[in-house]
Amino acid sequence: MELHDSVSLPIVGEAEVWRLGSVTSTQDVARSLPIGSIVLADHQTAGRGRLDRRWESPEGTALLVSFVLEPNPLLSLAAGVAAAEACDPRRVRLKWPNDLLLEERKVGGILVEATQDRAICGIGINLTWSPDGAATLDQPRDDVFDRLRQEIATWTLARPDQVIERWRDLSATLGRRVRVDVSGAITEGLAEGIGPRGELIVDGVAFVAGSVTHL
Ligand code: BT5
Repeated sequence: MELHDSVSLPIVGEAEVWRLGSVTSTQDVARSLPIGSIVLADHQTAGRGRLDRRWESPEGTALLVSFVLEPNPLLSLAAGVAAAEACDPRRVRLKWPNDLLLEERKVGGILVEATQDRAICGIGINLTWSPDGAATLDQPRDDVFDRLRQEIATWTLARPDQVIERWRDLSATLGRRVRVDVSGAITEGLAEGIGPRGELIVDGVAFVAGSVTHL
């Protein structure tokens, strides 16, 4: 790991923020840090999404951050709400389970990696570059980060029903016909709702994981 300006910034509130240059993944750095830590990087050589997919971003073009948090079964949805609020709640929408969409195109993603005693919540937001078919937010990184850490603090402490209600408001998925792919098993139907544990209900069937395509 290479330290940016050879320092980590000191404690703000209870969180220590590590501002780094190039890392494999902010998730890897965060894993060994205490709860409350936040890791920011300019570049990742092995940024990842779910299911070992790659997360791409040229150096300095994205907000790449991992938060070390208490375990929370609704963290993925709470982080989505926090990220949408931080980016632009009038324009950014949430696609179940973890995509941030701007005008229907992916502008960011969330990866939660949990163990029994902690959860590492990684958030990537495209600022000035995106792959073909995706979107950029075009806002200054520090501004988005400052809002994001506030929103993460708020939404990780919110009651589950509040998280789910706000997620519904910001959803691009509910009310749409969708295709859900769970390890190659495909279901198509109407995305009707979100259950109390954050599961997606499609034609009465609850999905706790899977990849969703809006049809
Ligand atoms: C995600 O996975 O969307 C979660 C991405 C989390 C990235 C952050 S960055 C900070 C922290 N450190 C990490 O190493 N990860 C987290 P998933 O739903 O599996 O989406 C991955 C898919 O999105 C890829 O297979 C590509 O198709 C696409 N993709 C890759 N890079 C992208 C980008 N910059 N913008 C939009 N789509 C992208």
